[in-house]
Amino acid sequence: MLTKALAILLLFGFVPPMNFVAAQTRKPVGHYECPMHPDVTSKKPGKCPKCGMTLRFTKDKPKEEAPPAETPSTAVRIPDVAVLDQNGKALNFYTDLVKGKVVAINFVFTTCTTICPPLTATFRRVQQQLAEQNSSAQLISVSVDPAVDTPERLRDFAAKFKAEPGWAFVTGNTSDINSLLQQLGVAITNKNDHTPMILIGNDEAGYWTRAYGLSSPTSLVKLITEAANRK
Ligand SMILES: [Cu+2]
Repeated sequence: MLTKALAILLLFGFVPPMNFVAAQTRKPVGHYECPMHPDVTSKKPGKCPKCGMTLRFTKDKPKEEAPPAETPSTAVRIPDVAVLDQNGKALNFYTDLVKGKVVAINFVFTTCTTICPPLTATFRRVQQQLAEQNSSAQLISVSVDPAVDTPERLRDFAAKFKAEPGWAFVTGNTSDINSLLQQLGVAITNKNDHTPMILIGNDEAGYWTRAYGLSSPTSLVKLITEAANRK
């Protein structure tokens, strides 16, 4: 009797309950996260309350890899990789397209049949509204499929959406574009899985923000104007 009681005590009394629970639930640990708003997380699948996008399953990072909390969310380092625009002109991404400017950047590929056409149509209307306000903000569409999207293809794509000057469509060699995408926080493992994220920034002010690319053109223009007014 005493031995049995001792065994029970040992099992339930002396074994820390947390370990017991952890051993019972050894399955992949993760959470659901909005691709647009990493601060929106949930234990269950669902939609982001901010932008309506379907939350994506993300594996939890081991605790020791938690990023330092001090990094400001607006810090974006824009790499100066070599790119080609839709006219085949060789440019350096940061120096020629971003430095000293207010820009909105989206990420597209010309053979996309899902979100890129509406994303690009939205950018077209953003460009029209910016022109009406005499804004000097520039638009950039970065191809997430640089192997297929030649400058010629981008030129046709730009023409189809009636892009005006001040809107650059860029491609380049795959490794340069991939490192650009990675540093802009839009690393894409499968091009068909890309997020409709837009980066809006004021380089001089060092101000960057993200927006949902399928928001109304008016609300995007508002964010661009806000960025432009940053000092
Ligand atoms: Cu697309």
